[in-house]
Amino acid sequence: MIIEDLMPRTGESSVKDKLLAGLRSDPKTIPSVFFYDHRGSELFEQITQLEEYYPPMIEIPLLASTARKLEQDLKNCDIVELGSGDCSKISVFLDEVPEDVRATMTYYPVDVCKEAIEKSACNLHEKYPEIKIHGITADFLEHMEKIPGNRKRFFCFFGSTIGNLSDARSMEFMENLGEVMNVNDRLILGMDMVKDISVIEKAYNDDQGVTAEFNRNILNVTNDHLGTDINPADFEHVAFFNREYSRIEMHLRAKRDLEITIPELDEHIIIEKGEMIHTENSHKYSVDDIVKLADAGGLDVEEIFTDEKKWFSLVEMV
Ligand code: AVJ
Repeated sequence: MIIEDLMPRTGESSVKDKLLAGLRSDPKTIPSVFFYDHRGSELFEQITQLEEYYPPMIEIPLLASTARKLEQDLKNCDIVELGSGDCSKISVFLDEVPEDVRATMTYYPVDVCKEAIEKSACNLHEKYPEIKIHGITADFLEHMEKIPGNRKRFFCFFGSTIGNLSDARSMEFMENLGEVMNVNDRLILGMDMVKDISVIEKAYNDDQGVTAEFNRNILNVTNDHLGTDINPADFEHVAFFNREYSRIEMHLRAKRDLEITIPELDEHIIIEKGEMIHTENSHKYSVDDIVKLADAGGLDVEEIFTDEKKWFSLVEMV
């Protein structure tokens, strides 16, 4: 097992700069990467168990059935999973692959979080000792070209995480990926599809308020980095479907006028009652959108694996 660190050391100052830039802009934003501190990851895990939050319920069986269909193509290939997290998705996939096929494969989990890579690579090694593992800590949005592989590669990007990128960024992502992909390589992209808007909105406004707590927790993360004392209870969770952009938007709406002091900078940020901080976009796709993304990367849509209701797709591009 190899673990390779390709992350440039950006340090705490660039993290602060990113948060400050968002809070100084109009409208205010906090980038969604900041959701995932320890508590945030725990809350997201809870979200995935919610009855209202349908994506994992559909994607997981779809991963299993798709693996069975691709079995013949998986021999002697490298699997590169972008944003591998805890490797639970690829486990579902690998479970369906016969052991003798797994023995010919190498798995490259790629994630920004070093701890996630180390821990999950070990778990995976225990579960499937026959598969070779080469973990990489990298921000694949910036360092795609550094991902090794001289055999046939399957790039996997599950969970509809691509939907968190802006339109411009997702096109750019596809362009970069298209450039690094060789003729024999393929991409499997998890995409949450457009559906009845009430179903989508419910998934981000659960009855137990877990998503609301997840959303507000980004303010705790902000406090940790900036030394501010924003009170999450001063904000209301807002999540709605924006039809024009075909995306769920999550915001935090101030319940009263607030003044946030940045201790190190002697700077005050004013937030007015009713003002919203934009924390996340989660794009929902149509087949047209899928084709557009493929085009951006110079790729062809080979197959769309989807469920009966067409709520979620694993899209194979070549
Ligand atoms: C992990 C980015 C796919 O957009 O649905 C869940 C994150 N945000 N509930 C999504 C999320 C609110 C999730 N992704």
